[in-house]
Amino acid sequence: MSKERYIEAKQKWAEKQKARGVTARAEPSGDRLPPGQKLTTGFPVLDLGVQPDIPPEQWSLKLDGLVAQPTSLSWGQFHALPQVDDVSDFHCVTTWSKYDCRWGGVAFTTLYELVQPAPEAQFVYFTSFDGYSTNVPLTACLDDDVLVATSFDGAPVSREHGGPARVIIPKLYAWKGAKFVSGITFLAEDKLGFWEVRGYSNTADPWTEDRYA
Ligand SMILES: Nc1nc2c(c(=O)[nH]1)N[C@H]1C(S)=C(S)[C@@H](COP(=O)(O)O)O[C@H]1N2
Ligand SMILES: [Mo]
Repeated sequence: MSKERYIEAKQKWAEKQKARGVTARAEPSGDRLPPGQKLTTGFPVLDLGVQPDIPPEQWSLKLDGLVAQPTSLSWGQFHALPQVDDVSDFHCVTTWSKYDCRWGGVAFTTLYELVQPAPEAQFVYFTSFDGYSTNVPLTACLDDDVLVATSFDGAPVSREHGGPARVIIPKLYAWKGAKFVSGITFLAEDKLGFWEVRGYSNTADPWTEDRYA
């Protein structure tokens, strides 16, 4: 299927789900599996039909917007920052969840401190090498489990899962985590990302099944 047709199909699916009333509907659920989710032990791949091939030596991460110190980090500079490991659960809006994903990389808070955003910067806009984008309120990014990850289960993040570096925001549906991440922009006003303009929820809370806007 072509990239355009694939995106169109996914967008139609979001519209249909919305018409069926599958929007925010808080329900009691277990402690760990959010409502409407099924546990998987595999690791499905979701992308736009493109998996860009970025050799680490050509990779860079641009940090800009309302910040005192805009910068672009090379692979070496990124790895010179403090590295952390975090184990978290992964919830995809298409109803699969995966437990105990061990991600390694740089905490979002480390990048935040590095560039020193202005107080007006309350929103974050992520861009990717495949043309993807997504947006998240700054407060959600400052949780200590939010990472720009370069390793999964002790090995480099594979190309299909968004290597060389991808964003992980465990408390939100996984589309809020940009694979193949290329840029992080700090903004005063919210700006909708790729799926957010196509009917996906802006807030994306798995615990209230906040799937479609
Ligand atoms: N750059 C980019 N990031 C992306 C996507 C994408 O298509 N491109 N898909 C999102 C969606 S919808 C999900 S569920 C997760 C899937 O990550 P996975 O392929 O490692 O399971 O990545 C998110 N990040
Ligand atoms: Mo997804």
